[in-house]
Amino acid sequence: MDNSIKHHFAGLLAACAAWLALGPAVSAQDKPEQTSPEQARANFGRPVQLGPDDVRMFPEAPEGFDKPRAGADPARVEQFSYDSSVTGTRREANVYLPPGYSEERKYPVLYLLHGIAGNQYEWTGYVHADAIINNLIADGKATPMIVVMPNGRALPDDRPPKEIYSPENAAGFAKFERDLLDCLIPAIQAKYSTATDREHRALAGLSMGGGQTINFGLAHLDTFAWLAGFSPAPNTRPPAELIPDPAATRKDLKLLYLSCGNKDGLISGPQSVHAFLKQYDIPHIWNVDDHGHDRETWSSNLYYFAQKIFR
Ligand code: FER
Repeated sequence: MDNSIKHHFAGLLAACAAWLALGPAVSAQDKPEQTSPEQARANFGRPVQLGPDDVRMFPEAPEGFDKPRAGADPARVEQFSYDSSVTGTRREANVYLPPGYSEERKYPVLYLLHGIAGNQYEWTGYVHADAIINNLIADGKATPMIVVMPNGRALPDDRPPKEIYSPENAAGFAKFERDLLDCLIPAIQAKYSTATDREHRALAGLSMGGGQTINFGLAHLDTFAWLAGFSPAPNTRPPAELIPDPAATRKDLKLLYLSCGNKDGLISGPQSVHAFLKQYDIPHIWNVDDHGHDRETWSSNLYYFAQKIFR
């Protein structure tokens, strides 16, 4: 057997083992009662087994990429609220507007989803997404875009609960699918000057938000052409369910960007998504960097993803 075939088999075996190791947590969204808070916490401690495909695709982002720059237009982020028929409440989101935002132009929109303990402030407050995008646009490395950072926990009380790994909290993240599609997107498009076709709409998220992105995005490629799951959590549905027709997915996707740190105990989930995409020849990026389940991997992967979309 030549080496590339051996590698291929080793990769598939690793993916199968990872898939089995993932256990019941994979279907946490459908059957939230099966994942106890103890199991969810234990999932972070699963051993990391790296295969030949689990390598870094990009260098570290350059110094200062996530810091506001002296003398430059500061990032403009405003609060936005909308009525939700899913929660029966008025809900909040944060909206980044590019420098010189004007009603004369139609902007593409990136929807950016937070993790299990976060809210609509996680991407700005913790990861500094506003500075990252603002610097990229100032440097001409990203297309001027609107970035919407909602609260992805579609519950009447959407504050991070004391027990973040509860089945109720996970269920709130699953319910956000209809809130996003039926309530948030139409409200954003009514208020801001946006291009409204699929090729001008992207969805990305970290951890729980990465799982939401893969679940909702692949099911609604008529709405989103660009997707990124950064360190997607075990709420990610099995890829065979998400991609029943690989040819259709292959045709519609402009980009599926998957990333994870090689020190993240949740890596077996995205490894199995990558293995499936590779097996069915669905083009994607699989970037495994040297970080953990932390802001370093999320900021640098947003930096690379934002440069590739709406082009
Ligand atoms: C789990 C482990 C982690 C899980 C979710 C997470 C639903 C989410 C982590 C995060 O968003 O940071 O088993 O199950």
